[in-house]
Amino acid sequence: MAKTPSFSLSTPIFYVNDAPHIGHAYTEVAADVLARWHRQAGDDTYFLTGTDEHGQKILRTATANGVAPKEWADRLVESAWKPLLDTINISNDDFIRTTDARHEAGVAVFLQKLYDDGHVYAGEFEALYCVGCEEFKPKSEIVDGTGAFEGEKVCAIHSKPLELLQEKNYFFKMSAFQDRLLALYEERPDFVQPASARNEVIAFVQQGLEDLSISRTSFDWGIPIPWDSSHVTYVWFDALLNYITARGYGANPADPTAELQHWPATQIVGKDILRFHAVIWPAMLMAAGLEVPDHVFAHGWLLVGGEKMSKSKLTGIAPNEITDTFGADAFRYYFMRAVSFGHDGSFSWEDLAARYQAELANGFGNLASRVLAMNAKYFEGRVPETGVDAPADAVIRELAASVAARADAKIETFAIHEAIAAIWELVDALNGYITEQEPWALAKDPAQRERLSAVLYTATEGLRVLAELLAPVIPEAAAKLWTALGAEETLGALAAQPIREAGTWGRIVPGTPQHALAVLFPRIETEAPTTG
Ligand code: ME8
Repeated sequence: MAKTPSFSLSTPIFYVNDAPHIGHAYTEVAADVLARWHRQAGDDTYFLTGTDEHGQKILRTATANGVAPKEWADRLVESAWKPLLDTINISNDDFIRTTDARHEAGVAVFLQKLYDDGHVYAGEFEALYCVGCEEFKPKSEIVDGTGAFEGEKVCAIHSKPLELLQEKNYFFKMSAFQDRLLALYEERPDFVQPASARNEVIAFVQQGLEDLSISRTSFDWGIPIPWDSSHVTYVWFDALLNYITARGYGANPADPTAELQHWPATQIVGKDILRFHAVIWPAMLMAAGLEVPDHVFAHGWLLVGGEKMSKSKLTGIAPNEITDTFGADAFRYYFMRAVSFGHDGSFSWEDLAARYQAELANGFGNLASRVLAMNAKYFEGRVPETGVDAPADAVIRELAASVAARADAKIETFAIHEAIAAIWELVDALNGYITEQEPWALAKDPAQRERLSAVLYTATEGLRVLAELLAPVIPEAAAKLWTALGAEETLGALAAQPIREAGTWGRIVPGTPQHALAVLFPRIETEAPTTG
């Protein structure tokens, strides 16, 4: 028997120095749509997310708030990061915190292995560090400060002064992996995506790789280096390992990979942290003799007022500011549809409100309520019989098969926005079909009863296809529609429908009783704030 295809996925783990904003939620939603799609396709799916809790950035925030770093992290995880997953309806299978015992133990096992195998050495180090990035900055990202920071060297990303760090550190011999990394990018052109990210990574590695400082002695909020407890592990080295410690690496120290599952995985990250994931991380894995990720996909930035949205620049928008008014489904739909995945995209309240009204409320929601209302009125609330066919019906059937196949192909290549655009062709076509077929006119003529039946069967079956294809994107609305269609009783749970067969026509069963459908996307009465 053929092995069940598998799909393992990770988001970055987010810093707990502050609460999440819509940039973090964007990454989570994209990963969630991919995970739900694959799960519904029957693939053996595993989806991991979590929080990054060590390092100077968290330590300083906690200290500024007068609490111990672990207490700060606990507070933020419980009050903000885990609740985010409910706010936007994320279906993760696990949530890792870098303060989990399983993670700390796995990191120690990994470090010891690299040390024992000769990939780590002690050295003196002096360089400019950005606490915002938690990174020693390469020359290309160091600029002269202006204003209050005139005369100082600042980080090109955070515009804040860099700190000169001088200490004895342990180093990972990353430079030794330069050629193997370049060979990897060459042999697997889809390892780093999209193409712009791949080109950037290749150019960076071609310039020459330096060894990486992987320990700190100036503070102690981190995982101790197993052979020298006067050092803690560099926060990025610690954080990247979450992808395997959550999956069981190091659970058995005598045989670190004995319990490793769902690895390798696909990694969705923002382009700001591409280099960590496409250069440092695979080099670490190569050193430990482990497989590199399946893919590293770097998405773009959400821009607000033309700038990368950030809390520090006061452009951060909390996800619930949107979901409180528009709901989780609309949040998910909007960001997945309006932003090309892999490119930057601008957020505006006006655009969100316009798409909500035109696409979700008028386009999809209205279609569903009209069809169900006509079935109630003309067919006693049951799925109509297939009736007498006409050429216009075949057009819809063929389109359903075509959009289902195209959407699946687009998801395979991470083109989430194009997958949704393809599905929406069916929404638009069904609306057009109903307008042209005028079922309300057919209903007036008893001789047209069979034709009326065919038109409403086609529309109802079209909705069945849409509920299945849209379940990964707008799970709540799709589930309500599924129930209202009466599909649950004959076809089973929506989540159990094989999404790759969604376009196979004729699955909804004539005669099945349907149920009342609450308005899927109600008119929004409140005035949304305008984007400044
Ligand atoms: O970098 N647009 O965590 P972080 C789109 N802990 N995505 C955005 C965004 C924006 N404006 N702002 C943030 C870290 N993101 C490390 C990661 S992984 C081993 C460690 C998203 O809390 C995007 O995914 O700073 C980005 O890469 C991530 O949040 C950075 O989150």
